[in-house]
Amino acid sequence: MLNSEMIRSQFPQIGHKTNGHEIYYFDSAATTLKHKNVVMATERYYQEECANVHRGIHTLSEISTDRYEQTREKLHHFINSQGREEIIFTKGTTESINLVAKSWGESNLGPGDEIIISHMEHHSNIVPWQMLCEKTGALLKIIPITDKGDIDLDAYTNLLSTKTKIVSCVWASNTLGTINPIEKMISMAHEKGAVFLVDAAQASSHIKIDVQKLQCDFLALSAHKMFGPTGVGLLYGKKDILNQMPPLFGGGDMIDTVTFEKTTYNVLPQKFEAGTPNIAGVIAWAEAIDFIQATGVENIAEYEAELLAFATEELTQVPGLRIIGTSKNKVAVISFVIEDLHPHDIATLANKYHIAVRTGHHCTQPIMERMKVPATVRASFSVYNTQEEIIKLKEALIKITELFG
Ligand code: C6P
Repeated sequence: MLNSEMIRSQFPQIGHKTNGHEIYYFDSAATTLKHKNVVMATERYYQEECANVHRGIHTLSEISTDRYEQTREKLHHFINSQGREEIIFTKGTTESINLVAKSWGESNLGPGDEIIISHMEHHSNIVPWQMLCEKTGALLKIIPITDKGDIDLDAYTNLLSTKTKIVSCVWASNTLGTINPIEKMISMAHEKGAVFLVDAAQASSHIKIDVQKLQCDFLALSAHKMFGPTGVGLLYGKKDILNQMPPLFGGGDMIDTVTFEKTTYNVLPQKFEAGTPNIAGVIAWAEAIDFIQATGVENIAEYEAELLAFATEELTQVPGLRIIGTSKNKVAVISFVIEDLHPHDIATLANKYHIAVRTGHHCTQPIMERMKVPATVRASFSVYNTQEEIIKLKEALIKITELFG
């Protein structure tokens, strides 16, 4: 069992008063709160150890470079990649997916080739593939989802063929909460000779990631959804595939030699890391990984599963409330609508009760169209939330329904 008070004390924003009020934070799927050591490491870099990485032999540059590369080493173990060179730092999940679509996609796809994604993808796992289709003449195929919000595996089987070149699918949906049977989906794609990209943005702090067990070819995630800083993420790729891909950005750090006649490129991972990166972000990310590992992903998942069960039970007592996304296998995300109330009104009023929930389409417009709702309110929970907070959410929602008669 997790010691909730001990966990909460490690997140400085909890207990902090904004405009004189403590805020109940249920928007962790958008971004998690930051661990105190993440904040301290960011401050330490800017206050005491600021220097560029991979460029100087002076002490400060050596310290920054060491710390920067330590995060890569930690991520290599965190996701169990075969080597540290398979860990590419990016700005986040969005950039990682775009990198694959452009670099791998443009050199491997042509007219008539097929890309498969699911109906529950975040826009960042839809639009890059549409752009790639426009450029190459490839076709985008969509795996349907059920009314509960599960992948239709039979339809997926039928969509897969030798024309399929890549499948890109979310592991845990940010809107429905559904955890997809990703390992099975990967092996099905491999049987047809397709490569597989996992969008692990919402999985990273809830589900143990082992890329060698999954056998995925690419995996993308963002530090800010796992208690770390914004503006930094990773792309994992199998070394052989990454080695064959052309760099996406040209500039400093990604080169071996430059002359006006010819430039040769650096080895992995630097080949994909042109320019000065988010050094503070990468360094501070290590602290978030340490927190997750010290707490144990399994313990976090167990605690959140209890929160999800409790919240599902409590929120369904709110008159007229309907949950969108009722898969048996979910991360702690509850999207809902309330009869006769617009989601924006609910979230605006909830804000008056100092409750932070997200409203809108959550960058998943096709899910809204599939579930026949204009938008949803989304409450997402993390390891620092408590059952007492969930009761506050329920009470606020009941008051809101009463206000509207
Ligand atoms: N979802 C949410 O409120 P970035 O913005 O690059 O860090 O992550 C993009 C992304 C990709 N896939 C999934 C499944 C996601 O949930 C997100 C980000 C946030 O749901 C912001 S829209």
